Amino acid sequence: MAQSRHCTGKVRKTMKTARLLAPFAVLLAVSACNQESKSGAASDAASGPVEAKPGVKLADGRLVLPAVKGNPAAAYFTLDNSGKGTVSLAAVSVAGAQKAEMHQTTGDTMASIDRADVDPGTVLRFEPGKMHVMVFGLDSKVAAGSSVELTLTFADGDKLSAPLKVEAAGGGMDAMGSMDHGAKH
Ligand SMILES: [Cu+2]
Repeated sequence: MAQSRHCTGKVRKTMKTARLLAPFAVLLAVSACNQESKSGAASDAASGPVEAKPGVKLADGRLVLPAVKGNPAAAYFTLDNSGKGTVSLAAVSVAGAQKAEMHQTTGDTMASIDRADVDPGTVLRFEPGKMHVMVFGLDSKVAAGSSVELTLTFADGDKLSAPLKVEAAGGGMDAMGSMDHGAKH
Protein backbone atom coordinates (compact mmCIF):
# COMPACT_ATOMS: atom_id res chain seq x y z
CA MET A 1 0.00 0.00 0.00
CA ALA A 2 2.90 2.31 0.67
CA GLN A 3 3.92 1.77 -2.90
CA SER A 4 0.64 3.04 -4.36
CA ARG A 5 0.75 6.16 -2.20
CA HIS A 6 4.24 6.81 -3.40
CA CYS A 7 3.04 6.45 -6.96
CA THR A 8 0.14 8.87 -6.53
CA GLY A 9 2.49 11.48 -5.14
CA LYS A 10 4.76 11.11 -8.09
CA VAL A 11 1.96 11.62 -10.57
CA ARG A 12 0.71 14.78 -8.84
CA LYS A 13 4.16 16.30 -8.81
CA THR A 14 4.50 15.64 -12.51
CA MET A 15 1.22 17.40 -13.18
CA LYS A 16 2.35 20.53 -11.35
CA THR A 17 5.76 20.83 -12.90
CA ALA A 18 4.79 20.00 -16.47
CA ARG A 19 1.29 21.30 -16.80
CA LEU A 20 1.58 21.94 -20.53
CA LEU A 21 2.69 18.41 -21.24
CA ALA A 22 0.40 17.05 -18.58
CA PRO A 23 -1.56 14.35 -20.39
CA PHE A 24 1.56 12.80 -21.85
CA ALA A 25 3.72 13.23 -18.77
CA VAL A 26 1.13 11.69 -16.50
CA LEU A 27 0.91 8.65 -18.73
CA LEU A 28 4.67 8.27 -18.58
CA ALA A 29 4.75 8.63 -14.83
CA VAL A 30 1.98 6.09 -14.38
CA SER A 31 3.59 3.48 -16.60
CA ALA A 32 7.01 3.96 -15.01
CA CYS A 33 5.32 3.54 -11.67
CA ASN A 34 3.62 0.31 -12.63
CA GLN A 35 6.91 -1.10 -13.78
CA GLU A 36 8.51 -0.18 -10.50
CA SER A 37 5.92 -1.97 -8.42
CA LYS A 38 6.02 -5.00 -10.71
CA SER A 39 9.76 -5.45 -10.56
CA GLY A 40 9.63 -4.92 -6.81
CA ALA A 41 7.16 -7.76 -6.43
CA ALA A 42 9.22 -10.01 -8.70
CA SER A 43 12.40 -9.58 -6.72
CA ASP A 44 10.56 -10.33 -3.49
CA ALA A 45 9.22 -13.50 -5.05
CA ALA A 46 12.68 -14.53 -6.24
CA SER A 47 13.88 -14.95 -2.67
CA GLY A 48 12.05 -18.29 -2.34
CA PRO A 49 8.64 -19.80 -1.81
CA VAL A 50 5.99 -17.20 -1.14
CA GLU A 51 3.48 -17.51 1.63
CA ALA A 52 1.04 -14.70 1.20
CA LYS A 53 -2.03 -16.83 1.77
CA PRO A 54 -1.86 -18.33 5.28
CA GLY A 55 -0.72 -21.95 5.19
CA VAL A 56 -0.48 -22.07 1.41
CA LYS A 57 2.89 -22.35 -0.33
CA LEU A 58 3.63 -22.03 -4.02
CA ALA A 59 6.95 -23.64 -4.99
CA ASP A 60 8.95 -25.51 -7.66
CA GLY A 61 7.72 -23.20 -10.41
CA ARG A 62 9.09 -23.79 -13.88
CA LEU A 63 8.08 -22.91 -17.39
CA VAL A 64 9.06 -25.12 -20.33
CA LEU A 65 9.43 -23.28 -23.63
CA PRO A 66 7.82 -24.89 -26.70
CA ALA A 67 9.99 -26.98 -29.04
CA VAL A 68 8.40 -25.14 -31.95
CA LYS A 69 8.33 -21.37 -31.72
CA GLY A 70 4.82 -19.99 -31.54
CA ASN A 71 3.34 -23.06 -29.84
CA PRO A 72 2.15 -22.68 -26.27
CA ALA A 73 4.58 -23.11 -23.39
CA ALA A 74 3.74 -25.18 -20.32
CA ALA A 75 4.18 -24.27 -16.67
CA TYR A 76 4.38 -26.50 -13.61
CA PHE A 77 4.42 -25.87 -9.87
CA THR A 78 3.34 -27.29 -6.54
CA LEU A 79 0.79 -25.80 -4.19
CA ASP A 80 1.06 -26.97 -0.62
CA ASN A 81 -1.94 -26.40 1.63
CA SER A 82 -0.96 -26.75 5.28
CA GLY A 83 -3.81 -24.48 6.33
CA LYS A 84 -7.11 -25.53 7.92
CA GLY A 85 -9.50 -25.12 5.03
CA THR A 86 -9.75 -26.14 1.38
CA VAL A 87 -8.38 -23.51 -0.99
CA SER A 88 -9.74 -23.22 -4.48
CA LEU A 89 -7.52 -22.14 -7.33
CA ALA A 90 -9.60 -20.19 -9.85
CA ALA A 91 -7.16 -18.65 -12.33
CA VAL A 92 -3.52 -18.46 -13.32
CA SER A 93 -1.52 -15.81 -15.13
CA VAL A 94 2.05 -15.56 -16.34
CA ALA A 95 3.86 -12.24 -16.75
CA GLY A 96 4.74 -11.65 -20.39
CA ALA A 97 2.07 -14.01 -21.74
CA GLN A 98 -1.24 -13.13 -23.36
CA LYS A 99 -3.14 -15.93 -21.67
CA ALA A 100 -2.63 -18.84 -19.30
CA GLU A 101 -5.06 -21.69 -18.64
CA MET A 102 -5.18 -24.58 -16.21
CA HIS A 103 -5.35 -27.87 -18.10
CA GLN A 104 -5.87 -31.46 -17.13
CA THR A 105 -4.41 -34.24 -19.27
CA THR A 106 -6.28 -37.54 -19.30
CA GLY A 107 -4.79 -40.21 -21.51
CA ASP A 108 -4.40 -38.65 -24.95
CA THR A 109 -6.56 -35.63 -24.45
CA MET A 110 -6.55 -32.53 -22.33
CA ALA A 111 -9.20 -30.08 -21.30
CA SER A 112 -9.12 -26.74 -19.59
CA ILE A 113 -10.35 -26.62 -16.03
CA ASP A 114 -11.92 -23.68 -14.21
CA ARG A 115 -11.10 -24.65 -10.67
CA ALA A 116 -8.71 -26.79 -8.69
CA ASP A 117 -9.39 -27.48 -5.03
CA VAL A 118 -6.59 -28.22 -2.61
CA ASP A 119 -7.76 -29.89 0.59
CA PRO A 120 -6.01 -29.10 3.86
CA GLY A 121 -2.92 -31.20 4.39
CA THR A 122 -2.50 -31.98 0.70
CA VAL A 123 -0.18 -30.85 -2.08
CA LEU A 124 -1.50 -30.13 -5.55
CA ARG A 125 1.09 -30.81 -8.24
CA PHE A 126 1.02 -29.37 -11.71
CA GLU A 127 3.34 -31.67 -13.61
CA PRO A 128 4.01 -33.03 -17.11
CA GLY A 129 1.30 -35.39 -18.35
CA LYS A 130 -1.15 -34.35 -15.61
CA MET A 131 -2.39 -30.97 -14.53
CA HIS A 132 -0.41 -28.19 -16.13
CA VAL A 133 -0.66 -24.55 -17.08
CA MET A 134 -0.84 -23.83 -20.79
CA VAL A 135 0.83 -20.53 -21.61
CA PHE A 136 -0.23 -18.74 -24.79
CA GLY A 137 1.40 -15.80 -26.55
CA LEU A 138 4.52 -15.69 -24.42
CA ASP A 139 6.86 -12.81 -25.17
CA SER A 140 9.44 -14.21 -27.63
CA LYS A 141 12.23 -12.55 -25.65
CA VAL A 142 11.68 -14.88 -22.68
CA ALA A 143 14.69 -17.23 -22.81
CA ALA A 144 15.82 -20.35 -20.98
CA GLY A 145 17.69 -19.46 -17.81
CA SER A 146 15.58 -16.42 -17.03
CA SER A 147 12.45 -16.35 -14.93
CA VAL A 148 8.91 -15.05 -15.27
CA GLU A 149 6.35 -14.47 -12.60
CA LEU A 150 3.40 -16.79 -12.06
CA THR A 151 0.36 -15.42 -10.24
CA LEU A 152 -2.40 -17.63 -8.90
CA THR A 153 -5.83 -16.23 -8.12
CA PHE A 154 -8.01 -18.09 -5.66
CA ALA A 155 -11.81 -18.27 -5.64
CA ASP A 156 -11.90 -15.88 -2.67
CA GLY A 157 -9.88 -13.29 -4.60
CA ASP A 158 -6.56 -13.90 -2.82
CA LYS A 159 -3.49 -13.94 -5.01
CA LEU A 160 -0.15 -15.69 -4.71
CA SER A 161 2.92 -15.15 -6.90
CA ALA A 162 6.24 -16.90 -7.40
CA PRO A 163 8.88 -17.04 -10.12
CA LEU A 164 8.87 -19.73 -12.80
CA LYS A 165 12.33 -20.87 -13.87
CA VAL A 166 12.39 -20.82 -17.65
CA GLU A 167 13.68 -24.04 -19.27
CA ALA A 168 14.34 -25.00 -22.88
CA ALA A 169 12.10 -27.60 -24.52
CA GLY A 170 13.14 -31.22 -24.24
CA GLY A 171 15.01 -30.92 -20.97
CA GLY A 172 13.79 -33.83 -18.90
CA MET A 173 10.33 -35.37 -18.87
CA ASP A 174 8.50 -32.85 -20.87
CA ALA A 175 6.41 -34.90 -23.25
CA MET A 176 3.43 -32.66 -22.55
CA GLY A 177 5.39 -29.47 -22.51
CA SER A 178 6.47 -29.27 -26.09
CA MET A 179 5.35 -30.43 -29.52
CA ASP A 180 2.63 -32.90 -28.58
CA HIS A 181 1.07 -30.24 -26.56
CA GLY A 182 1.02 -27.52 -29.15
CA ALA A 183 -0.30 -29.86 -31.80
CA LYS A 184 -3.44 -30.54 -29.80
CA HIS A 185 -4.42 -26.92 -29.61
CU1 LIG B 1 -2.58 -28.09 -22.14
